[in-house]
Amino acid sequence: MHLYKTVKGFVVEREDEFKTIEGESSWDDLINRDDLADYLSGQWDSSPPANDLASLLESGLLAPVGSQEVWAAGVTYYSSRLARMEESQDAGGGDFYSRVYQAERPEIFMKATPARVVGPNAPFRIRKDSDWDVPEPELTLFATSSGKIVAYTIGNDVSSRSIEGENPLYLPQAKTFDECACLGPCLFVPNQPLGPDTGVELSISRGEEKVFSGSTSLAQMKRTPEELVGFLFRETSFASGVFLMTGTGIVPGTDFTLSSGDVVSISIDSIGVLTNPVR
Ligand code: DO4
Ligand code: MG
Repeated sequence: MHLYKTVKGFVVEREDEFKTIEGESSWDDLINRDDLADYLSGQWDSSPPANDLASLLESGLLAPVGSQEVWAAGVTYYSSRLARMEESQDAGGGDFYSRVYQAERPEIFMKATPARVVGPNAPFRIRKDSDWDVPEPELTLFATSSGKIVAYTIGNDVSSRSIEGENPLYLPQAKTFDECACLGPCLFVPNQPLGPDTGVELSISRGEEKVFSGSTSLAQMKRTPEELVGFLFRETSFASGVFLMTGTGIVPGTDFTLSSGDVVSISIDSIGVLTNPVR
């Protein structure tokens, strides 16, 4: 099932049929359930059809986030390890990335509060004090307050490579600022976890021209979602659950930087497509 947060309420989709979830005033309460898939299935028969969904999907989708923090894992793909080593060579940072790729403890950082997240079709920012900026297309987990992964969405961990590459200690500035994270278009709530053959694609358009495209699959990820969530929940609690971006496996070449007006589309099998322009 796909669960959408819209300007007109909460909408669930199953096999191209859409229904409105009634009697739920809070997104946090709706999604923070260990039995979310069963709960939505149970609601299905008694829920009314969502009629004007076509227009909602055009303009009324919100990021599928309530009060949850958004965290992110890094250097979980070999391609990310290589790219970070390259960008931080002059700063002597390469070794850190190589070590964290091998280490038992993953890199996990706080990416965004809900107010810094943008939803489907909304513009995101790149920093004015950065001259090398990229989208990072990432499978994003939603784990409940008990640490159970019950849903997935698509995330864009927008990053400044010039700031991150200058000094690894600048990571929070490279990663966290206004409108620095995109999430959506929905929560995918499956009965079974996503498999390793799940594909991830990134495409970037500039006007009529496609200026970048790339793809990977979850099979290339070095860590498991459960492992990442296990580390995140060590000594840290999340009253309404938490979103966790799982790292990028697609990194545009060193000659590529985002520009204002570029349109970034990320697609992940079974979840959907998340499209956002650069402000
Ligand atoms: O270590 C820097 C950030 C890594 C990251 O965001 C990623 O690999 O996706
Ligand atoms: Mg990332």
